[in-house]
Formats: sequence, structure tokens, C-alpha cells
Amino acid sequence: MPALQFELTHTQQHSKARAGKITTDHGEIETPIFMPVGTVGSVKAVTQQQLYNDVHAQIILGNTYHLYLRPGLEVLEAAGGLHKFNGWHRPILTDSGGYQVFSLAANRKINEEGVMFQSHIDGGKHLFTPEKVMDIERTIGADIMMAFDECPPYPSEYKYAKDSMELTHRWLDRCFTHFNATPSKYGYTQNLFPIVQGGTYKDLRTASCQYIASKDATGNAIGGLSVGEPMEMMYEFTALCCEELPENKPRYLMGVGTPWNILECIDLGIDMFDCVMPTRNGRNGMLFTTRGVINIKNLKWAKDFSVIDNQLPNEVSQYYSKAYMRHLFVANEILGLQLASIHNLAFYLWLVKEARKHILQDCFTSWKNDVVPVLQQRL
Ligand code: PRF
Repeated sequence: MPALQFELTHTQQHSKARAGKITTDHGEIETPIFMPVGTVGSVKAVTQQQLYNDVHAQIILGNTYHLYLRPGLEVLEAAGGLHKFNGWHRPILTDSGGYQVFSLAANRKINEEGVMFQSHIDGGKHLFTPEKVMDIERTIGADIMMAFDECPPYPSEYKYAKDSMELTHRWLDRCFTHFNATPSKYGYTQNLFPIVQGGTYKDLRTASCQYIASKDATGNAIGGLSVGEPMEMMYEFTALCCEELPENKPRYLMGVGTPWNILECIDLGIDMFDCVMPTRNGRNGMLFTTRGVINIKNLKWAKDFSVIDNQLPNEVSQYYSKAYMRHLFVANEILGLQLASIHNLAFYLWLVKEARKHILQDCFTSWKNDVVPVLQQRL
């Protein structure tokens, strides 16, 4: 089976925005794309059928850290990998745990070898090394495996960012060596994407992009952004990385972001995004719509019987009223969480599809400039 293919269908004139198609052994992904986050192998409150039929998801994300802790490698291997275990038979990407270990685990200690940490579930002690993470991602069986990296916090001193980036690069070499030495377990091809780091220092980012590009991977990711830095700075560093990373490979900006962040970064040359925002904020009653942002718990929706969003091509958004949604949230009904998650994800998938359509028509930037102020309105 061949490795992942990326076909660049069209690059927008007067912008870096591009439309493309990624082909994996589990199917095709039209880019730019948003990937719903399914941390433990489940996109919270959404079934696999809903992900496909209502949300129109093309690829979902899982987390190495969480899946390793639960259900664990023995179960995943016995199942024949995550696709067979959770019944999502389309592409899956796994984040490496590099980021989750730093944000979730207790008592983590980092050294050349890897990271020692205590599980956030039972306090058990574990060691993640680049080799171990490759083994875990092989066992999960993701189509796209992310390299094991360290994501420095913002702000970081120059020396910390530089040392951390160099460690990430040495870990990357070990990831590739081990990845190349271990075959896929389930008969299809897995791909390893390296991750650019370097904090918010231009020379480090440039050096990291060049190092990452030299690996000639089938796709490249940008990490370490959207970690608390000002939004303009995130755009500046995204633009810098897009200039440096190869044009003929997909570029994945990790953990970004709001709908308007996504449109701005598509304009800079990003092809892939993931973020917990549509699901997490959805569960808190924040609904993204084509007319702006709604806090559905607000009293003003109590008697608004119009549907959530009649512009979106999915049943949930066009069927349930704002008043009913508000009632579900106020009454703490579990259905509210489900509908909000499906609606927000469908909105994000609609957004990237519209972006693609406008790129193909060479009018992405003007469309983006018109639509962003509308999407940002608080209704
Ligand atoms: N590294 C990894 N996963 C990530 C990030 C990173 O830097 C980020 C930063 N926005 C989100 N997810 N491995």
C-alpha cells in the first residue's frame, strides 16, 4: 500500500490559500480540513454515524497519551487497531502525547531519554520515549502518527526555547529511526508527521522548519502556537512557517482554533486543523453559527423558535429551535450536549468546505474578509 499522497488541486492567486486532496489507505481528505478531536477514541457526545452523516467529518484525531492509559495497548492490539475498535473506518490521526503529557500529567520529568510522568487517572508512573510513542502509535494504527515533541510554554526564554527545539529535533531523529524499523501492524500504511517548534523566536522557527523539511516526510505540522501568545503573533509565526515548509506537502497547524483563526491561517497556507473548541465550548452552550456566536443559555433565546442555523447542510442545525436548545441546557439535559456538539462540528466542517469552494473560485481572501466580521458577532 502506498504512503499518503497529497495532490495540490489549486493555489489561490494573491494568497497562499490552497485546495488539495490527501489520499490515505482509509480514504481521501479534501483540504483545507478540520479534524474533530476524539481524545480517547470518541468525539465527545457524538456517534461515529453522526460524525459521518451529520458532521461530514473526513478524518478524526485521537490522543496517544489517553489511549495508552485507557483502554491500553493490549485491548487496542486485540481489537486490530483503533479503526476496528471504535468503528470509524476513515482516516485517523494521533497526536503523540508530547502536548498532553505536559498539560495533564503530574510530576513530569523531562530528560534526553524522554518524559517520566504520573497518570492523571490513577497516579501510575510511566515513561514516554520517542521509541515508545512510535510503538504506541503503531498499535493504535493511526493513518497519520505525530512525532514526539516538547511544546514550550508561552512566554519562554530564548535559551529554553532553543534547548527544547533541539531536544525535539533529536527526538524526531529517534522517532524516524524507530518508525522505519517497525512495520505497520495491520496491513495498511501509516505516516509520520514531524512537528516544528522553536517558540516565538524567528531564527529558531526558521531553523526548525528547515530541519523538519529535511526529513522529507509525507506531511509537516506546526506546534507550539496558540499557547497563549497574542493572536497577531500566532499569525506571524504561522506565516513564517508556511514560507519555509515545502509547498507540495500538507501543512497541519496543531490545536487551532476559532473559526476566524482557521480562515486567517488557511489564507497563510495551512491545510489541516484540529481543536477542542467546537465540542468543548459547545458543551458549555457556545454555538458557532453562520450569523455569529450564540450563548444558548442566555434568557434572550427563551422564546426564539427559529432554528439554530438554517444555512448549514445538516439536520440538527436546521431542525431544533434555539428556544428548545436553551431549555435543554437550562434543564441540564444530555441531549443538549449532543446537539450542540454536532451543530458546532457541522459548522466547522461547513466552514472549511466553503473555504475550499472559494479557493477553487479564486476569491477566498475577499470572501474571508467579508465573512469573518459576521462570524465574530456576538448575537
Ligand atoms: N505539539 C503536539 N500537539 C499539540 C501541540 C504541540 O505543540 C499544540 C500546540 N498548539 C496543540 N497540540 N504534539
